Amino acid sequence: VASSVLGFPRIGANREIKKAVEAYWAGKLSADELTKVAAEVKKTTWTSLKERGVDFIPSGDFSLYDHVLDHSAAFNAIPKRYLGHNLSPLDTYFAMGRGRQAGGVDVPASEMKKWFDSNYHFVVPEFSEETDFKLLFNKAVEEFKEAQALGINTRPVVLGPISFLVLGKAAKEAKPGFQPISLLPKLLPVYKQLLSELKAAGAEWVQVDEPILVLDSASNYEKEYVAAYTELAPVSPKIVIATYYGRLDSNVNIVAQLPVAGLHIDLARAPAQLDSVLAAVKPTQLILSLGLVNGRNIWKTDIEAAVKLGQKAIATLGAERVIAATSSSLLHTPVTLAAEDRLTPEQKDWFAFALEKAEEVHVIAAVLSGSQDPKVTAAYEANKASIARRRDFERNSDDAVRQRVAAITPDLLKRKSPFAVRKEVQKQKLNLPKFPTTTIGSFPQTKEIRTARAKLNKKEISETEYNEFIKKEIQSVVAFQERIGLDVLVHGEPERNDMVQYFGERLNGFVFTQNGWVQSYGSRYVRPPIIVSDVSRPGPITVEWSKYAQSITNKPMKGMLTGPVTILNWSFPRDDVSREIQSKQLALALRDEVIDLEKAGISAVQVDEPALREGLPLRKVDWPAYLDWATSSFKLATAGVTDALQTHSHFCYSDFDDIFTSIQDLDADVISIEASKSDMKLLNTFKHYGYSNQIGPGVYDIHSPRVPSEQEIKDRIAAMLAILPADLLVVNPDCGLKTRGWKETEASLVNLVNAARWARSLA
Ligand code: THG
Ligand code: ZN
Repeated sequence: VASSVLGFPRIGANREIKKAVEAYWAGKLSADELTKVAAEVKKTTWTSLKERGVDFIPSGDFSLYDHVLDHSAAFNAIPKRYLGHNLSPLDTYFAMGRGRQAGGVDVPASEMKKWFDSNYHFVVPEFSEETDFKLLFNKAVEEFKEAQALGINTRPVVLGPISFLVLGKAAKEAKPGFQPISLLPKLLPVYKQLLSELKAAGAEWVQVDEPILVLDSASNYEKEYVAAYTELAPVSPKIVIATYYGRLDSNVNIVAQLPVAGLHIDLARAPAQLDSVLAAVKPTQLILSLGLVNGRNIWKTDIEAAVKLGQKAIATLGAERVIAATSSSLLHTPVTLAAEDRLTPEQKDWFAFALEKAEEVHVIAAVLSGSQDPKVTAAYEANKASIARRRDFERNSDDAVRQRVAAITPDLLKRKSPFAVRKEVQKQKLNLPKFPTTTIGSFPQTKEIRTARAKLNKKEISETEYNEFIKKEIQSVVAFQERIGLDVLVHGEPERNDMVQYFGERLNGFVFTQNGWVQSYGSRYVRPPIIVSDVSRPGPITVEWSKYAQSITNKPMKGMLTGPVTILNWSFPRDDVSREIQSKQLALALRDEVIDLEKAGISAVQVDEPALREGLPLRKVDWPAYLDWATSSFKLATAGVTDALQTHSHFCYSDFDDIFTSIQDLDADVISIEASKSDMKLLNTFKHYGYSNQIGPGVYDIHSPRVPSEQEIKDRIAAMLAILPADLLVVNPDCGLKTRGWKETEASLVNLVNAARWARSLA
């Protein structure tokens, strides 16, 4: 039984790629030097995978920004707006990823979307009738040869043609009704060229990723799958079709009829699919790659359990038709545990990051092959002991928290009175004008703020000095908001780094890595906290800061919390209890915080759920169960207060069609949403469904430094008023201002306040 890794983090063990790419953007590193850094990172990856005994080592999965963007660029799927600026191919590539505003060129970035249900963002390919596919460069061959020159034989990774087209979108200039999949006949010759060049270069296998096969929609493309792979297989190295993040269900029957050599399935996410997949592939010649080591989480694999699944596959197919693999690319995990020296030995023993996972894959494959190697036996025994210790720890986690979750009753999810009643009570209490203005919570995280936090972490300043600094920041943010005339104020969140990290650090049940970076998009990485035990709140988290901020103003000060579903989604969750239980534990902790904020005299509290939608299961049949516990968690967190407390929530997307009724069901008094980029679509959704509570569709896009004019904002408010009742409309930007500079923030908010005043004057 061979072992396989589907893909590896490409950021470098010490974020070498982030540093090099950002230095290149800043003009401090040449393209050649950047290529050298990239070559070093690739070399380290290949050699470490080889040292760990991995048989199928990936190449071509490396990226300086995003692997889907690499693919679009290689295939000449480059939107016109990026051409004709006299940019090098590398700069054209980066312009597509992040936009470019320099030297007379002014092009916005391409759209980014969440990659399946993960926190990784890919750059959405754009297609039209004009798209002229050709192979500008063959990244798969180049990297295959690069590894070959180092004496390492790899299995190149290529995004498959059907997934490439289906994950893309119709460009603005495409004719109405244009479907990217219609380009398949034009695309296949280029894939043929790519794959035959790979074969000529000596690649025996190629991993062709078709992750859309885990979606319901893939069943619409059976004809295209057959056509594509019938054409590609004869000229290609042996193809293994890789699926991940979910289960194939009936889509396995599409793959079973293709003239390819192998299929990879995700058994970490969907272990139950093994039986049906075995039944479907048994009569074929397909080799089955078993995704046994979880690519989406950081827990040590239970090797004994993995071996059992492997043996089942062997019993049906024979050992020569089985591969032991990671469930997906390891892109979503940090590079190595080796550098973590602040985790206790007990904690470290629970985890496996990418390099440790590579080792696990090797051990599983060796055990399945009947290896008598003492090193393998020792590793297997050590794994069993680790897993047993972890299970012991889990059994002894916090019983009080578990009982509290078990005791949740439906009345805990309901506000005391319906919105219509609350609205009147809040009107009295908050005394707000019509079209009240507010912001989403964060204000610019200036260099001074980041420096102060860094100094605190290095103990160069004391906690007292740091707190004094933060107080001053809050004073100036509050004074600014009063000066320009905003109605519901915020404290600006200067004390927070990443919001999930901030809350995780103040709750029981989390641990943190020092260097556990995972790519979120481009050169932006996050360090997800790890939930290791039952979650509870040792004490108030934000109350002191909110209280302080309220004490220096007569206007209402909004408390600011991150919601349970988002904290869960942006952390590594536990493996031993369901996401539902973890979400509810988080919700109870936040519920206490919301109640404490009200007790401290705060009259509005915002609980953000920017990740609610991204957590939506990939299969529609699984939606109702998720939406039920996700909305229950939010309500659990927010419903413990009196009618007078105004609850707010914020969502970082405008794609509401799928989950509109769930958003309404949250019963937040006020929601704010991202709307500025797609306002007509969003407003139509609201028109279609009707919405009963207060709502603030963002009146301008904060993701760019551009200052919106007063007139633009007035126009937007007018467009909204045509659809939403005037007494429900709140005026706010479309997201937090953390990543913006002060100059544009000030100018934009002044225009926003003036536009709201104008709206009031109409009535
Ligand atoms: N927090 C977490 N996940 C997220 C977001 C978040 N996922 C979606 C979205 N927001 C992603 N956006 C960003 C934006 C900025 C950064 C990362 C993700 C970022 N990262 C710093 C960097 O790469 O230099 C490091 C941040 C740090 O020091 O902690 O700027 O807000 N969890
Ligand atoms: Zn947002």
